[in-house]
Amino acid sequence: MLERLQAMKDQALADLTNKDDIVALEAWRVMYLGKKGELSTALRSMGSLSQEERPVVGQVVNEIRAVLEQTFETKRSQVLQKAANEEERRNQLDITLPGRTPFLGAEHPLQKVIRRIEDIFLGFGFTIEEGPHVETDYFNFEALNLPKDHPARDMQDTFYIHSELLLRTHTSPMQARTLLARQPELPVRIIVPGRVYRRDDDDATHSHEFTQMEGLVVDHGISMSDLKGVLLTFAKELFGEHQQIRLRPSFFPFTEPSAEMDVRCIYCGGDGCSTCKHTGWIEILGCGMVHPHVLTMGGYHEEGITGFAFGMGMERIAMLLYGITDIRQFYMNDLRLLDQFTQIAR
Ligand code: 2NL
Repeated sequence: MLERLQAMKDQALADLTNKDDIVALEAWRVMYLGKKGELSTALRSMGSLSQEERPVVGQVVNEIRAVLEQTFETKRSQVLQKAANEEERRNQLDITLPGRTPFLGAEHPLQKVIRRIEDIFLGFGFTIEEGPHVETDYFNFEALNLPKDHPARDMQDTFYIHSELLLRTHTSPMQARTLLARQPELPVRIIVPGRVYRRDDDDATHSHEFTQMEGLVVDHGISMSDLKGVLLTFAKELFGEHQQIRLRPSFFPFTEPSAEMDVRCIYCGGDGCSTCKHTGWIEILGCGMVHPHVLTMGGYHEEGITGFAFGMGMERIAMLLYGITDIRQFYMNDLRLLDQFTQIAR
């Protein structure tokens, strides 16, 4: 009996040495010191012992219990202390660690170009006007000298909400609105940037939503040479001081005469390349002298009041400046494109 108790004690102590978490320790305690554990079982079996043996075995059992309990408590406080230390180490702030680099956003290439062009015209004394994307038929077409039977009013080309309401197909309606709001005040010098909508099938160079910037100047005695001077200065500020321009005759219902403006190819300098289709020139905007009928509808009736206007596509200019070859890239939010416009590298 005494030998069995000794063996059990040795076994228990050996078992305890590799218990290193609180759950394993508790299982050990139940197994050896619990009510149904080994020691309790040994005590209960003492009934079968003789009178002489009982106190001896009883004393040994109590000694073993004391040793096991004490060893258990020591082990338990070691394990608890170790867990507490680890917890503390996890919560410690290591001020020597390098900081986490913050995620840096980038200005969208389209927005970058809009801002650059806005800054140029703000420098010329223009102000920025913005207006509704849902427009009336009157301001989108009628007030711009596009009569009811004009092909641009075709259902095929315009997103109509109903017969009198539509998504603006250009930013010109806001210019017409500004004329009416300001008349008879002069001069008028405004640019209107914004999203416009056309029923187009999307491809590399067409999008049903794109971004336009139009400009309008109205004053006494404004002439074609004012148009040319402002647009040449604009081209030099955007593309470089040696930039040349040329104007080619064109047609718009809201201007007369009308022209298209080309810049010397910014890739080949005019020598001819695939971008300029070997012409040495790249078209960047449409322009002209404001049609007298548009001025009259805008509330400017006086003889001698004239104006010029222009309009350009922001995506087209951004594609030229940044070498983007597909207009759909502007709307896909692909970080591989957008990351290239971050000011500071990640
Ligand atoms: C283009 C051509 C143009 C205008 C827009 C305009 C506005 C008023 C009166 C007269 Cl209120 N004209 N805007 C004039 C000429 C051309 O845009 O190719 N845009 C992308």
